[in-house]
Amino acid sequence: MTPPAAPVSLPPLHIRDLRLRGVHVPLRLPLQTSSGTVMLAPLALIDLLTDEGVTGSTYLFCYTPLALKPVLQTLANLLPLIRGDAVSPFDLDRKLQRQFRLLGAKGVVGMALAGLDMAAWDALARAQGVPLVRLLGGAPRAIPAYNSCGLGLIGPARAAAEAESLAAPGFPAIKVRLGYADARADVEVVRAVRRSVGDGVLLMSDYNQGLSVAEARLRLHALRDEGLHWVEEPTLADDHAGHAEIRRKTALRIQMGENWWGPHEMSRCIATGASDLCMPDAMKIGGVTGWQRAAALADAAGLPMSSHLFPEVSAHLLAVTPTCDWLEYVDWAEPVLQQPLQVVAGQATMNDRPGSGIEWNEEAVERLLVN
Ligand code: SMN
Ligand code: MG
Repeated sequence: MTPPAAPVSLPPLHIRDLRLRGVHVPLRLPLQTSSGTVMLAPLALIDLLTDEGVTGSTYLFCYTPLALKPVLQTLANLLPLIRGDAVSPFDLDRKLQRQFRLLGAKGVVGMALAGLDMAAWDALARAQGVPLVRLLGGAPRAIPAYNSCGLGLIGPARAAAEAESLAAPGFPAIKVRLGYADARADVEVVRAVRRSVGDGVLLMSDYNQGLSVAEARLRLHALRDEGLHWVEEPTLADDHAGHAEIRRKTALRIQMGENWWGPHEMSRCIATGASDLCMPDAMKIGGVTGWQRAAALADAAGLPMSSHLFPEVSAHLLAVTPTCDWLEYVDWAEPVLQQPLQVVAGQATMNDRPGSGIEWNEEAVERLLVN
């Protein structure tokens, strides 16, 4: 009888260096929202190099080109604090949260910390030779995805045409941005989109914080019978009481979460009864470590949890989220990735490649490099 194979013990990884680059990725469909237009994706590319030769990679979406350099510089400034540390996301998070207690770990600092966390988890998964979802205790599986690549504030005719092209690859759901100057245009656009995609496609909507509480009550009343699956951030994201008031007066589902800076803010928001659903952003919520805590909060509160941007890592995270709902699919990082996330008939699928699915297309990175 052959003896059982000896268990493989992998050496712990240690942080050696960070390779930091900034790219401007043009958007196929620029996105006009009620709170500004995204013309291109300013991405901070992070490679976390270890003494043991394993590299962990991730990217941060910086929203505006103005934030790209500060994010990269903050990451560079962090390196001396963590060089030589074990690649242990829990301990790194504790150390860096403490380090930034006085300043506060939100904004540019929060983004940098989340980037380190995601790169660290990617390195751990690669060192084990498993996809991130397996390291987190799950298995690759299909996650329902909605197509969020376009449908900005472009008026009924263009929105109807764009909606058709977004649903065409077999997506069961798409998202339309609302908050036109004239309230009647919101209803007109929703009807035009519905006519174009038919009743079989779910329609999410997003006000991007554009309304006052009073205006939101009026507009949601006018939209009550239009079959919207959810209404995202009708008013300012940090106005939890305002969202709770809007929610009390509408039968439509209120959706929040993309602007929660960490699980503590999420917890405070849930406590006010502001939202029916939740959709943390992998970066703002604090990377893989923050997401896991957020998933526990959503589970305890019984809130269906979707993702915001970052579809590559979010697919792995949603696969181990007890109240997993929808993956937001955007193609913004695809040009710089070797193997973009596969979405087939509206289902995002992870494969068994080690890590979180982030490997750079170096030729494209070179071409789009700005920092
Ligand atoms: C959104 C997010 C990021 C940039 C522009 C628009 C939008 C969404 O709120 O939820 O997709
Ligand atoms: Mg949104």
